Amino acid sequence: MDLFNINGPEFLKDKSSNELTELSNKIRGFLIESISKTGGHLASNLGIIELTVALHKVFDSPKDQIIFDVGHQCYTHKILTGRAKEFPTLRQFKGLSGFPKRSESPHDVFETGHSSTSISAAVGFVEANRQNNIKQDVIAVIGDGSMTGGLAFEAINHFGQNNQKMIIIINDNEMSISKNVGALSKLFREIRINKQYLFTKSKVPHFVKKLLSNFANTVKYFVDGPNIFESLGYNYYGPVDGHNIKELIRHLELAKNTDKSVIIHVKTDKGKGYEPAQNNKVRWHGVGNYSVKTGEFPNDGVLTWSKLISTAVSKIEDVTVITPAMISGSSLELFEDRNLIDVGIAEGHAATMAAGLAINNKKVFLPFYSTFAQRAYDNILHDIVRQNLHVVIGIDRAGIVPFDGDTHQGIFDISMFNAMVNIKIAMPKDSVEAYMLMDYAFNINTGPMVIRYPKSKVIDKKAVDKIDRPSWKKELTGNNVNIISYGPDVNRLIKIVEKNNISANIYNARFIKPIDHDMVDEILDNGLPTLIYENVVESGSLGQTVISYMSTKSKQINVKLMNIKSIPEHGDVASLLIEHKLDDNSVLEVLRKL
Ligand SMILES: Cc1ncc(C[n+]2csc(CCOP(=O)(O)OP(=O)(O)O)c2C)c(N)n1
Repeated sequence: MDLFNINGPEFLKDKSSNELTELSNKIRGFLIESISKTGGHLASNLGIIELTVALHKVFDSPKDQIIFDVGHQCYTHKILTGRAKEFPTLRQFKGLSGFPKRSESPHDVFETGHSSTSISAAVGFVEANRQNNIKQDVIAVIGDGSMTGGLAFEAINHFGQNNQKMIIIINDNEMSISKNVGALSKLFREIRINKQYLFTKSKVPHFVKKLLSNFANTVKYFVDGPNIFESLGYNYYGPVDGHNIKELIRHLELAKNTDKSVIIHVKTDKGKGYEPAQNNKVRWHGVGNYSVKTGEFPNDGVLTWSKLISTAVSKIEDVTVITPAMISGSSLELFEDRNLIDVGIAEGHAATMAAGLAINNKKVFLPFYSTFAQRAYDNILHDIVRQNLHVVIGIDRAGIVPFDGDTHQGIFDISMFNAMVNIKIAMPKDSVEAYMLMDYAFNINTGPMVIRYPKSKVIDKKAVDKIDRPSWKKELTGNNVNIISYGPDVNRLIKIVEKNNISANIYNARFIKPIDHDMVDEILDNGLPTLIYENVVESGSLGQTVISYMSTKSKQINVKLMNIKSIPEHGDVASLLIEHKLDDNSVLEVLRKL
Protein backbone atom coordinates (compact mmCIF):
# COMPACT_ATOMS: atom_id res chain seq x y z
CA MET A 1 0.00 0.00 0.00
CA ASP A 2 1.49 3.31 -1.09
CA LEU A 3 0.76 5.92 1.59
CA PHE A 4 0.72 8.62 -1.10
CA ASN A 5 -2.27 6.92 -2.72
CA ILE A 6 -4.46 7.20 0.35
CA ASN A 7 -7.27 9.67 -0.26
CA GLY A 8 -9.36 8.94 2.81
CA PRO A 9 -9.88 6.35 5.54
CA GLU A 10 -12.63 4.36 3.74
CA PHE A 11 -10.11 1.83 2.38
CA LEU A 12 -9.47 0.58 5.93
CA LYS A 13 -12.93 -0.96 6.25
CA ASP A 14 -12.16 -4.24 4.47
CA LYS A 15 -8.61 -4.64 5.76
CA SER A 16 -7.73 -7.46 8.16
CA SER A 17 -5.97 -6.88 11.46
CA ASN A 18 -2.77 -8.24 9.97
CA GLU A 19 -2.97 -5.87 7.04
CA LEU A 20 -3.62 -2.99 9.41
CA THR A 21 -0.59 -3.96 11.49
CA GLU A 22 1.47 -3.97 8.31
CA LEU A 23 0.08 -0.56 7.39
CA SER A 24 0.96 0.75 10.87
CA ASN A 25 4.54 -0.39 10.45
CA LYS A 26 4.73 1.32 7.10
CA ILE A 27 3.42 4.55 8.61
CA ARG A 28 5.98 4.22 11.40
CA GLY A 29 8.87 3.96 8.93
CA PHE A 30 7.49 6.87 6.93
CA LEU A 31 7.17 9.12 9.99
CA ILE A 32 10.67 8.34 11.26
CA GLU A 33 12.14 9.25 7.86
CA SER A 34 9.94 12.22 7.13
CA ILE A 35 10.20 13.92 10.54
CA SER A 36 13.98 13.50 10.45
CA LYS A 37 13.92 16.12 7.68
CA THR A 38 11.23 18.51 8.89
CA GLY A 39 11.25 18.10 12.66
CA GLY A 40 8.03 17.55 14.59
CA HIS A 41 6.48 15.64 17.48
CA LEU A 42 8.05 12.28 16.76
CA ALA A 43 7.66 10.20 19.94
CA SER A 44 4.00 11.02 20.57
CA ASN A 45 3.14 10.16 16.97
CA LEU A 46 5.02 6.87 16.93
CA GLY A 47 3.05 5.79 20.00
CA ILE A 48 -0.41 6.42 18.63
CA ILE A 49 -0.22 4.88 15.14
CA GLU A 50 -2.15 1.65 15.78
CA LEU A 51 -4.77 3.47 17.84
CA THR A 52 -5.36 5.98 15.03
CA VAL A 53 -5.57 3.23 12.41
CA ALA A 54 -8.07 1.32 14.56
CA LEU A 55 -10.13 4.49 15.15
CA HIS A 56 -10.42 5.16 11.45
CA LYS A 57 -11.24 1.50 10.77
CA VAL A 58 -14.09 1.39 13.30
CA PHE A 59 -15.55 4.89 13.00
CA ASP A 60 -16.60 6.86 9.94
CA SER A 61 -14.68 10.11 9.99
CA PRO A 62 -15.65 12.89 9.37
CA LYS A 63 -19.27 11.84 10.07
CA ASP A 64 -18.03 10.48 13.37
CA GLN A 65 -16.02 13.28 14.89
CA ILE A 66 -12.55 12.57 16.26
CA ILE A 67 -11.01 15.31 18.38
CA PHE A 68 -7.32 15.04 19.24
CA ASP A 69 -6.25 16.72 22.45
CA VAL A 70 -3.25 19.06 21.96
CA GLY A 71 -3.22 17.74 18.40
CA HIS A 72 0.54 17.16 18.29
CA GLN A 73 -0.11 13.43 17.78
CA CYS A 74 -2.36 13.70 14.70
CA TYR A 75 0.20 12.75 12.01
CA THR A 76 -1.20 9.26 11.34
CA HIS A 77 -4.66 10.83 11.17
CA LYS A 78 -3.30 13.23 8.54
CA ILE A 79 -1.81 10.34 6.55
CA LEU A 80 -5.03 8.30 6.67
CA THR A 81 -7.05 11.30 5.55
CA GLY A 82 -4.98 11.81 2.43
CA ARG A 83 -2.15 14.13 3.39
CA ALA A 84 0.96 11.89 3.24
CA LYS A 85 2.25 13.70 0.15
CA GLU A 86 2.42 16.96 2.04
CA PHE A 87 4.64 15.67 4.82
CA PRO A 88 7.84 17.13 3.31
CA THR A 89 6.28 20.54 4.08
CA LEU A 90 5.27 19.67 7.64
CA ARG A 91 5.44 22.76 9.91
CA GLN A 92 7.12 24.76 7.11
CA PHE A 93 5.89 28.14 5.91
CA LYS A 94 2.62 27.61 3.97
CA GLY A 95 3.05 23.84 4.40
CA LEU A 96 1.19 21.18 6.33
CA SER A 97 0.45 22.19 9.91
CA GLY A 98 1.75 20.04 12.76
CA PHE A 99 -1.67 20.32 14.41
CA PRO A 100 -5.25 19.71 13.26
CA LYS A 101 -6.38 22.49 10.92
CA ARG A 102 -9.93 22.83 9.70
CA SER A 103 -8.75 24.53 6.53
CA GLU A 104 -6.67 21.44 5.68
CA SER A 105 -9.29 18.73 5.86
CA PRO A 106 -12.92 18.08 6.83
CA HIS A 107 -11.51 15.30 9.03
CA ASP A 108 -9.87 17.92 11.29
CA VAL A 109 -13.10 18.76 13.04
CA PHE A 110 -11.63 20.90 15.83
CA GLU A 111 -8.36 22.83 16.07
CA THR A 112 -6.10 22.25 19.03
CA GLY A 113 -2.60 23.14 20.23
CA HIS A 114 -3.14 23.93 23.87
CA SER A 115 -3.87 20.87 25.96
CA SER A 116 -6.87 19.43 27.78
CA THR A 117 -9.57 20.99 25.56
CA SER A 118 -10.73 17.86 23.70
CA ILE A 119 -13.40 16.66 26.13
CA SER A 120 -14.95 20.12 26.57
CA ALA A 121 -15.06 20.56 22.81
CA ALA A 122 -16.54 17.08 22.45
CA VAL A 123 -19.29 17.98 24.93
CA GLY A 124 -20.14 20.89 22.63
CA PHE A 125 -20.16 18.60 19.58
CA VAL A 126 -22.48 16.12 21.33
CA GLU A 127 -24.86 18.89 22.33
CA ALA A 128 -24.88 20.32 18.79
CA ASN A 129 -25.59 16.85 17.39
CA ARG A 130 -28.46 16.45 19.86
CA GLN A 131 -29.96 19.78 18.85
CA ASN A 132 -29.54 18.92 15.17
CA ASN A 133 -30.99 15.45 15.71
CA ILE A 134 -27.91 13.80 14.20
CA LYS A 135 -26.75 10.39 15.40
CA GLN A 136 -23.01 10.06 15.19
CA ASP A 137 -20.14 9.30 17.53
CA VAL A 138 -17.97 11.97 19.08
CA ILE A 139 -14.59 10.72 20.20
CA ALA A 140 -12.07 12.66 22.29
CA VAL A 141 -8.53 11.27 22.21
CA ILE A 142 -6.56 12.57 25.16
CA GLY A 143 -3.14 11.67 26.60
CA ASP A 144 -2.54 10.88 30.26
CA GLY A 145 -0.43 14.06 30.39
CA SER A 146 -3.28 16.20 29.12
CA MET A 147 -5.56 14.56 31.66
CA THR A 148 -3.61 16.47 34.32
CA GLY A 149 -5.23 19.68 33.06
CA GLY A 150 -8.20 20.82 35.13
CA LEU A 151 -10.30 21.55 32.06
CA ALA A 152 -10.43 17.84 31.22
CA PHE A 153 -11.83 17.13 34.66
CA GLU A 154 -14.37 19.93 34.45
CA ALA A 155 -15.65 18.40 31.24
CA ILE A 156 -15.67 14.82 32.53
CA ASN A 157 -17.50 15.96 35.64
CA HIS A 158 -20.04 17.98 33.69
CA PHE A 159 -20.73 15.33 31.08
CA GLY A 160 -20.93 12.50 33.61
CA GLN A 161 -24.48 13.57 34.47
CA ASN A 162 -25.48 13.66 30.80
CA ASN A 163 -27.42 10.81 29.25
CA GLN A 164 -25.97 11.57 25.82
CA LYS A 165 -23.03 9.47 24.67
CA MET A 166 -19.38 10.32 24.17
CA ILE A 167 -16.30 8.16 23.78
CA ILE A 168 -13.15 9.26 25.54
CA ILE A 169 -9.90 7.49 24.73
CA ILE A 170 -7.10 7.95 27.21
CA ASN A 171 -3.78 7.38 25.49
CA ASP A 172 -1.69 6.41 28.49
CA ASN A 173 2.04 6.31 27.79
CA GLU A 174 2.99 7.31 31.34
CA MET A 175 4.49 10.46 29.87
CA SER A 176 3.53 14.07 29.58
CA ILE A 177 6.49 15.80 27.92
CA SER A 178 8.44 14.67 30.95
CA LYS A 179 7.38 11.76 33.14
CA ASN A 180 3.74 12.30 34.01
CA VAL A 181 2.95 13.52 37.53
CA GLY A 182 0.09 13.44 40.01
CA ALA A 183 -2.23 11.06 41.79
CA LEU A 184 -4.15 10.24 38.61
CA SER A 185 -1.03 8.90 36.95
CA LYS A 186 -0.60 6.72 40.06
CA LEU A 187 -4.15 5.45 39.61
CA PHE A 188 -3.42 4.60 35.95
CA ARG A 189 -0.33 2.71 37.08
CA GLU A 190 -2.31 0.67 39.60
CA ILE A 191 -4.95 -0.18 37.01
CA ARG A 192 -2.24 -1.23 34.58
CA ILE A 193 -0.49 -3.43 37.11
CA ASN A 194 -3.69 -5.23 38.15
CA LYS A 195 -4.71 -5.86 34.60
CA GLN A 196 -1.27 -6.87 33.38
CA TYR A 197 -1.25 -9.54 36.02
CA LEU A 198 -4.45 -10.96 34.61
CA PHE A 199 -3.34 -11.07 31.02
CA THR A 200 0.23 -12.20 31.35
CA LYS A 201 -0.44 -14.84 33.98
CA SER A 202 -2.75 -17.05 32.02
CA LYS A 203 -1.87 -18.96 28.91
CA VAL A 204 -5.46 -20.09 28.52
CA PRO A 205 -7.91 -19.84 25.61
CA HIS A 206 -9.35 -16.43 24.88
CA PHE A 207 -12.88 -17.14 26.13
CA VAL A 208 -11.55 -18.42 29.45
CA LYS A 209 -9.27 -15.41 29.71
CA LYS A 210 -12.23 -13.18 29.04
CA LEU A 211 -14.33 -14.91 31.65
CA LEU A 212 -11.48 -14.67 34.10
CA SER A 213 -10.95 -11.06 33.26
CA ASN A 214 -14.62 -10.25 33.70
CA PHE A 215 -14.69 -12.23 36.91
CA ALA A 216 -11.59 -10.53 38.24
CA ASN A 217 -12.92 -7.14 37.25
CA THR A 218 -16.15 -7.91 39.04
CA VAL A 219 -14.26 -9.05 42.10
CA LYS A 220 -12.03 -5.99 41.88
CA TYR A 221 -15.11 -3.77 41.50
CA PHE A 222 -16.65 -5.15 44.67
CA VAL A 223 -13.44 -5.26 46.67
CA ASP A 224 -11.91 -1.92 45.59
CA GLY A 225 -15.10 -0.23 44.42
CA PRO A 226 -15.46 1.47 41.02
CA ASN A 227 -12.56 3.55 39.71
CA ILE A 228 -12.98 7.29 39.55
CA PHE A 229 -14.35 7.29 35.98
CA GLU A 230 -16.94 4.64 36.72
CA SER A 231 -18.01 6.62 39.77
CA LEU A 232 -18.47 9.66 37.55
CA GLY A 233 -20.87 7.83 35.25
CA TYR A 234 -18.75 6.32 32.46
CA ASN A 235 -18.23 2.76 31.35
CA TYR A 236 -14.54 2.04 31.73
CA TYR A 237 -12.72 -0.37 29.37
CA GLY A 238 -9.11 -1.27 29.63
CA PRO A 239 -6.27 -1.06 29.84
CA VAL A 240 -6.00 -2.11 26.22
CA ASP A 241 -2.67 -2.83 24.52
CA GLY A 242 -2.41 0.19 22.23
CA HIS A 243 -0.18 -1.61 19.75
CA ASN A 244 -2.47 -4.58 19.27
CA ILE A 245 -4.82 -3.67 16.42
CA LYS A 246 -7.16 -6.57 17.06
CA GLU A 247 -7.65 -5.67 20.71
CA LEU A 248 -8.08 -2.02 19.88
CA ILE A 249 -10.73 -2.75 17.27
CA ARG A 250 -12.57 -5.06 19.65
CA HIS A 251 -12.78 -2.40 22.35
CA LEU A 252 -13.63 0.42 19.95
CA GLU A 253 -16.45 -1.67 18.50
CA LEU A 254 -17.76 -2.35 21.97
CA ALA A 255 -17.75 1.37 22.63
CA LYS A 256 -19.41 2.09 19.31
CA ASN A 257 -22.21 -0.35 20.02
CA THR A 258 -23.14 0.83 23.47
CA ASP A 259 -25.42 3.75 24.31
CA LYS A 260 -23.50 4.81 27.36
CA SER A 261 -20.50 7.09 27.52
CA VAL A 262 -17.29 5.13 27.55
CA ILE A 263 -13.74 5.78 28.62
CA ILE A 264 -11.23 3.46 26.96
CA HIS A 265 -7.88 3.32 28.67
CA VAL A 266 -5.25 2.52 26.05
CA LYS A 267 -1.70 1.73 27.05
CA THR A 268 0.90 2.86 24.52
CA ASP A 269 4.65 3.17 24.27
CA LYS A 270 5.81 6.69 23.40
CA GLY A 271 8.43 6.49 20.64
CA LYS A 272 7.41 2.92 19.73
CA GLY A 273 9.55 1.40 17.00
CA TYR A 274 12.43 3.88 16.99
CA GLU A 275 15.00 2.96 19.59
CA PRO A 276 16.51 6.39 20.31
CA ALA A 277 13.01 7.79 20.94
CA GLN A 278 11.92 4.82 23.04
CA ASN A 279 15.04 5.18 25.17
CA ASN A 280 14.73 8.93 25.67
CA LYS A 281 11.08 9.84 25.40
CA VAL A 282 11.60 13.36 26.74
CA ARG A 283 14.27 14.35 24.23
CA TRP A 284 12.20 12.93 21.38
CA HIS A 285 8.86 14.54 22.30
CA GLY A 286 9.42 17.40 19.90
CA VAL A 287 12.47 17.45 17.66
CA GLY A 288 14.25 19.36 14.95
CA ASN A 289 15.87 17.41 12.16
CA TYR A 290 18.01 14.40 13.07
CA SER A 291 19.97 11.53 11.59
CA VAL A 292 17.71 8.46 11.42
CA LYS A 293 20.75 6.20 11.55
CA THR A 294 22.51 7.64 14.58
CA GLY A 295 19.62 9.42 16.32
CA GLU A 296 21.79 12.51 16.62
CA PHE A 297 20.71 16.13 16.31
CA PRO A 298 22.92 18.62 14.45
CA ASN A 299 21.92 21.53 16.66
CA ASP A 300 22.44 20.00 20.10
CA GLY A 301 24.57 22.03 22.47
CA VAL A 302 23.54 25.59 21.54
CA LEU A 303 22.65 27.83 24.46
CA THR A 304 18.99 28.75 24.35
CA TRP A 305 17.30 31.60 26.17
CA SER A 306 15.45 29.06 28.34
CA LYS A 307 18.76 27.56 29.48
CA LEU A 308 20.31 30.95 30.07
CA ILE A 309 17.37 32.14 32.17
CA SER A 310 17.42 28.91 34.19
CA THR A 311 21.12 29.42 34.82
CA ALA A 312 20.47 32.99 35.95
CA VAL A 313 17.68 31.83 38.30
CA SER A 314 19.88 29.05 39.66
CA LYS A 315 22.15 31.74 41.14
CA ILE A 316 19.27 32.83 43.39
CA GLU A 317 19.39 31.09 46.77
CA ASP A 318 16.41 29.17 48.14
CA VAL A 319 14.26 29.69 45.10
CA THR A 320 11.27 27.45 44.43
CA VAL A 321 10.59 26.78 40.76
CA ILE A 322 7.07 25.77 39.75
CA THR A 323 6.47 24.40 36.28
CA PRO A 324 3.27 23.33 34.55
CA ALA A 325 4.72 20.19 32.92
CA MET A 326 7.55 22.01 31.16
CA ILE A 327 10.72 20.83 32.91
CA SER A 328 12.37 20.03 29.64
CA GLY A 329 10.88 22.81 27.48
CA SER A 330 11.85 25.44 30.05
CA SER A 331 15.27 23.79 30.60
CA LEU A 332 14.73 23.27 34.31
CA GLU A 333 16.80 20.09 34.67
CA LEU A 334 19.28 22.26 36.53
CA PHE A 335 16.87 22.43 39.45
CA GLU A 336 16.21 18.73 39.77
CA ASP A 337 17.98 18.51 43.14
CA ARG A 338 16.37 21.72 44.39
CA ASN A 339 12.82 22.91 45.00
CA LEU A 340 11.44 22.13 41.55
CA ILE A 341 7.73 21.34 41.48
CA ASP A 342 6.07 19.98 38.36
CA VAL A 343 2.33 20.42 38.85
CA GLY A 344 1.22 18.82 35.57
CA ILE A 345 -0.41 20.76 32.75
CA ALA A 346 -2.05 23.10 35.23
CA GLU A 347 -0.98 26.67 34.57
CA GLY A 348 -3.72 28.21 36.71
CA HIS A 349 -2.92 25.98 39.66
CA ALA A 350 0.81 26.73 39.26
CA ALA A 351 0.12 30.48 39.50
CA THR A 352 -2.15 30.29 42.54
CA MET A 353 0.25 27.89 44.23
CA ALA A 354 3.04 30.40 43.56
CA ALA A 355 0.90 33.05 45.28
CA GLY A 356 0.54 30.74 48.28
CA LEU A 357 4.30 30.33 48.51
CA ALA A 358 5.05 34.01 47.98
CA ILE A 359 2.64 35.14 50.67
CA ASN A 360 4.70 32.95 52.99
CA ASN A 361 7.85 34.81 51.95
CA LYS A 362 9.20 32.12 49.66
CA LYS A 363 11.08 33.20 46.54
CA VAL A 364 9.27 31.82 43.54
CA PHE A 365 10.18 31.53 39.88
CA LEU A 366 7.21 30.61 37.69
CA PRO A 367 8.18 30.01 34.07
CA PHE A 368 5.51 29.65 31.38
CA TYR A 369 5.60 29.62 27.62
CA SER A 370 3.98 32.90 26.64
CA THR A 371 1.12 31.14 24.88
CA PHE A 372 0.35 28.82 27.82
CA ALA A 373 0.45 31.69 30.34
CA GLN A 374 -2.86 32.73 28.78
CA ARG A 375 -4.39 29.79 30.66
CA ALA A 376 -3.39 31.37 33.97
CA TYR A 377 -4.63 34.90 33.29
CA ASP A 378 -7.06 35.06 36.18
CA ASN A 379 -4.80 33.22 38.62
CA ILE A 380 -1.97 35.62 37.88
CA LEU A 381 -4.23 38.66 38.08
CA HIS A 382 -6.46 37.68 40.99
CA ASP A 383 -4.02 35.76 43.16
CA ILE A 384 -0.53 37.13 42.44
CA VAL A 385 -0.85 40.61 41.01
CA ARG A 386 -3.85 41.91 42.92
CA GLN A 387 -2.17 40.93 46.17
CA ASN A 388 1.09 42.46 44.88
CA LEU A 389 3.05 39.30 45.67
CA HIS A 390 6.72 38.83 44.90
CA VAL A 391 6.62 36.19 42.18
CA VAL A 392 9.01 36.29 39.24
CA ILE A 393 7.21 35.03 36.17
CA GLY A 394 9.32 33.82 33.25
CA ILE A 395 7.68 34.23 29.87
CA ASP A 396 9.47 31.90 27.48
CA ARG A 397 8.86 31.66 23.70
CA ALA A 398 7.93 35.36 23.68
CA GLY A 399 7.13 36.83 20.28
CA ILE A 400 6.87 34.92 17.01
CA VAL A 401 7.84 31.28 17.43
CA PRO A 402 8.84 28.95 14.62
CA PHE A 403 7.04 25.86 13.31
CA ASP A 404 4.22 25.21 15.82
CA GLY A 405 1.91 27.82 14.33
CA ASP A 406 -0.89 30.07 15.43
CA THR A 407 -1.77 28.13 18.58
CA HIS A 408 1.70 28.74 19.99
CA GLN A 409 2.59 32.32 19.06
CA GLY A 410 3.84 34.35 22.03
CA ILE A 411 2.28 37.61 20.94
CA PHE A 412 -0.38 38.31 23.55
CA ASP A 413 1.50 38.33 26.85
CA ILE A 414 2.45 42.01 26.81
CA SER A 415 -1.19 43.02 26.27
CA MET A 416 -2.21 40.67 29.04
CA PHE A 417 0.32 41.93 31.59
CA ASN A 418 0.05 45.58 30.54
CA ALA A 419 -3.58 45.46 31.63
CA MET A 420 -2.59 44.44 35.15
CA VAL A 421 -1.68 46.83 37.98
CA ASN A 422 1.42 46.38 40.18
CA ILE A 423 3.31 44.19 37.75
CA LYS A 424 6.54 45.01 35.90
CA ILE A 425 7.40 43.57 32.48
CA ALA A 426 10.98 43.37 31.25
CA MET A 427 12.81 41.79 28.34
CA PRO A 428 16.59 41.47 28.20
CA LYS A 429 18.34 42.15 24.91
CA ASP A 430 21.23 39.82 25.77
CA SER A 431 22.60 37.60 28.51
CA VAL A 432 24.24 40.47 30.38
CA GLU A 433 20.89 42.18 30.73
CA ALA A 434 19.22 38.86 31.59
CA TYR A 435 21.45 38.42 34.64
CA MET A 436 20.93 42.05 35.68
CA LEU A 437 17.16 41.87 35.29
CA MET A 438 16.98 38.59 37.18
CA ASP A 439 19.01 40.17 39.99
CA TYR A 440 16.68 43.19 39.96
CA ALA A 441 13.57 40.97 39.93
CA PHE A 442 14.60 38.85 42.91
CA ASN A 443 16.78 41.16 44.99
CA ILE A 444 15.53 44.72 44.44
CA ASN A 445 11.96 44.49 43.22
CA THR A 446 9.35 43.36 45.74
CA GLY A 447 6.16 42.81 43.74
CA PRO A 448 5.28 40.65 40.75
CA MET A 449 7.56 40.91 37.75
CA VAL A 450 7.64 39.31 34.32
CA ILE A 451 10.85 38.60 32.45
CA ARG A 452 10.17 37.55 28.87
CA TYR A 453 12.58 35.89 26.44
CA PRO A 454 12.31 34.39 22.98
CA LYS A 455 12.89 30.94 21.53
CA SER A 456 16.32 31.47 20.07
CA LYS A 457 19.93 31.04 20.92
CA VAL A 458 21.99 33.43 22.95
CA ILE A 459 25.60 33.92 23.98
CA ASP A 460 26.35 33.66 27.68
CA LYS A 461 28.17 36.68 29.07
CA LYS A 462 27.87 37.47 32.75
CA ALA A 463 26.44 40.74 34.09
CA VAL A 464 28.95 43.42 34.98
CA ASP A 465 26.56 45.99 36.39
CA LYS A 466 23.29 46.34 38.24
CA ILE A 467 19.86 47.61 37.29
CA ASP A 468 18.48 49.42 40.32
CA ARG A 469 15.27 50.85 38.87
CA PRO A 470 13.02 50.19 35.88
CA SER A 471 14.97 52.12 33.28
CA TRP A 472 15.64 52.11 29.55
CA LYS A 473 19.05 52.32 27.95
CA LYS A 474 20.07 54.44 24.99
CA GLU A 475 22.14 52.06 22.86
CA LEU A 476 22.95 54.34 19.93
CA THR A 477 22.93 58.08 19.29
CA GLY A 478 21.97 59.70 15.98
CA ASN A 479 20.29 62.67 14.31
CA ASN A 480 17.49 61.51 12.04
CA VAL A 481 15.18 59.09 13.76
CA ASN A 482 14.34 57.47 17.11
CA ILE A 483 13.84 53.73 17.35
CA ILE A 484 12.37 52.06 20.42
CA SER A 485 12.31 48.30 20.91
CA TYR A 486 13.19 45.63 23.46
CA GLY A 487 14.73 42.17 23.74
CA PRO A 488 17.11 40.75 21.13
CA ASP A 489 15.28 42.80 18.47
CA VAL A 490 17.29 45.77 19.78
CA ASN A 491 20.49 44.11 18.56
CA ARG A 492 18.89 43.40 15.21
CA LEU A 493 17.80 47.02 14.82
CA ILE A 494 21.27 48.28 15.75
CA LYS A 495 22.72 46.08 13.01
CA ILE A 496 20.17 47.32 10.45
CA VAL A 497 20.90 51.00 11.05
CA GLU A 498 24.66 50.53 11.21
CA LYS A 499 24.72 48.50 8.02
CA ASN A 500 22.65 51.09 6.18
CA ASN A 501 24.34 54.20 7.58
CA ILE A 502 21.18 55.48 9.21
CA SER A 503 21.71 58.05 11.93
CA ALA A 504 19.36 56.84 14.68
CA ASN A 505 18.84 57.03 18.40
CA ILE A 506 18.12 53.50 19.52
CA TYR A 507 16.35 53.11 22.83
CA ASN A 508 16.35 49.75 24.57
CA ALA A 509 13.01 49.63 26.38
CA ARG A 510 14.15 46.77 28.58
CA PHE A 511 11.25 47.64 30.88
CA ILE A 512 8.07 47.48 28.87
CA LYS A 513 6.11 48.30 32.02
CA PRO A 514 6.63 50.77 33.58
CA ILE A 515 8.03 52.78 30.69
CA ASP A 516 10.95 55.12 31.33
CA HIS A 517 9.26 58.54 31.30
CA ASP A 518 12.59 60.41 31.28
CA MET A 519 13.60 58.67 28.08
CA VAL A 520 10.23 59.26 26.43
CA ASP A 521 10.51 62.94 27.44
CA GLU A 522 13.96 63.01 25.80
CA ILE A 523 12.43 61.55 22.64
CA LEU A 524 9.68 64.17 22.66
CA ASP A 525 12.32 66.85 23.18
CA ASN A 526 14.44 65.80 20.22
CA GLY A 527 11.24 65.83 18.16
CA LEU A 528 12.51 63.26 15.65
CA PRO A 529 10.13 60.84 13.95
CA THR A 530 9.99 57.67 16.02
CA LEU A 531 9.59 54.00 15.22
CA ILE A 532 8.41 51.58 17.90
CA TYR A 533 9.16 48.05 16.74
CA GLU A 534 7.57 45.02 18.44
CA ASN A 535 6.96 41.35 17.89
CA VAL A 536 3.51 41.31 19.56
CA VAL A 537 -0.04 42.41 18.82
CA GLU A 538 -0.69 46.14 18.86
CA SER A 539 -3.49 46.23 21.39
CA GLY A 540 -1.88 46.74 24.79
CA SER A 541 1.61 46.97 23.30
CA LEU A 542 4.54 49.14 24.35
CA GLY A 543 3.77 51.33 21.33
CA GLN A 544 0.30 52.09 22.61
CA THR A 545 1.59 52.77 26.13
CA VAL A 546 4.17 55.23 24.78
CA ILE A 547 1.65 56.99 22.54
CA SER A 548 -0.79 57.22 25.44
CA TYR A 549 1.88 58.85 27.62
CA MET A 550 2.94 61.19 24.80
CA SER A 551 -0.67 62.30 24.34
CA THR A 552 -0.57 63.84 27.85
CA LYS A 553 2.21 66.21 26.70
CA SER A 554 1.82 69.33 24.63
CA LYS A 555 4.52 68.46 22.10
CA GLN A 556 3.51 65.93 19.47
CA ILE A 557 5.82 63.93 17.22
CA ASN A 558 5.38 61.50 14.35
CA VAL A 559 5.27 57.95 15.76
CA LYS A 560 5.05 54.82 13.64
CA LEU A 561 4.24 51.46 15.23
CA MET A 562 5.44 48.19 13.73
CA ASN A 563 3.81 45.13 15.28
CA ILE A 564 1.64 42.11 14.53
CA LYS A 565 -1.83 42.52 13.01
CA SER A 566 -2.93 38.87 12.72
CA ILE A 567 -1.80 35.59 14.29
CA PRO A 568 1.16 34.14 12.38
CA GLU A 569 0.77 30.55 11.15
CA HIS A 570 3.52 27.93 11.16
CA GLY A 571 6.84 28.34 9.43
CA ASP A 572 10.38 29.55 9.97
CA VAL A 573 10.73 32.88 11.72
CA ALA A 574 12.35 34.62 8.74
CA SER A 575 9.38 33.85 6.47
CA LEU A 576 6.88 34.80 9.16
CA LEU A 577 8.62 38.14 9.72
CA ILE A 578 8.47 38.89 6.00
CA GLU A 579 4.79 37.93 5.84
CA HIS A 580 3.98 40.17 8.78
CA LYS A 581 6.13 43.02 7.46
CA LEU A 582 8.52 42.90 10.39
CA ASP A 583 11.65 41.78 8.52
CA ASP A 584 14.78 43.91 7.99
CA ASN A 585 13.64 45.25 4.62
CA SER A 586 10.28 46.32 6.00
CA VAL A 587 12.07 48.13 8.84
CA LEU A 588 14.29 49.90 6.31
CA GLU A 589 11.31 50.91 4.22
CA VAL A 590 9.57 52.42 7.25
CA LEU A 591 12.75 54.17 8.39
CA ARG A 592 13.20 55.70 4.93
CA LYS A 593 9.65 56.99 4.94
CA LEU A 594 10.11 58.46 8.42
C1 LIG B 1 -2.04 24.43 28.03
C2 LIG B 1 -0.81 23.71 27.55
N1 LIG B 1 0.27 23.61 28.36
C3 LIG B 1 1.37 22.97 27.92
C4 LIG B 1 1.42 22.41 26.68
C5 LIG B 1 2.71 21.78 26.17
N2 LIG B 1 2.52 20.35 25.91
C6 LIG B 1 2.37 19.87 24.66
S1 LIG B 1 2.17 18.24 24.62
C7 LIG B 1 2.34 18.11 26.28
C8 LIG B 1 2.31 16.78 26.95
C9 LIG B 1 1.08 16.07 26.64
O1 LIG B 1 1.14 14.81 27.20
P1 LIG B 1 0.13 13.73 26.70
O2 LIG B 1 -1.20 14.34 26.57
O3 LIG B 1 0.24 12.55 27.60
O4 LIG B 1 0.62 13.38 25.24
P2 LIG B 1 1.92 12.56 24.77
O5 LIG B 1 2.82 13.55 24.13
O6 LIG B 1 2.54 11.89 25.95
O7 LIG B 1 1.41 11.59 23.78
C10 LIG B 1 2.54 19.37 26.86
C11 LIG B 1 2.75 19.62 28.29
C12 LIG B 1 0.27 22.55 25.87
N3 LIG B 1 0.24 22.07 24.64
N4 LIG B 1 -0.81 23.19 26.33
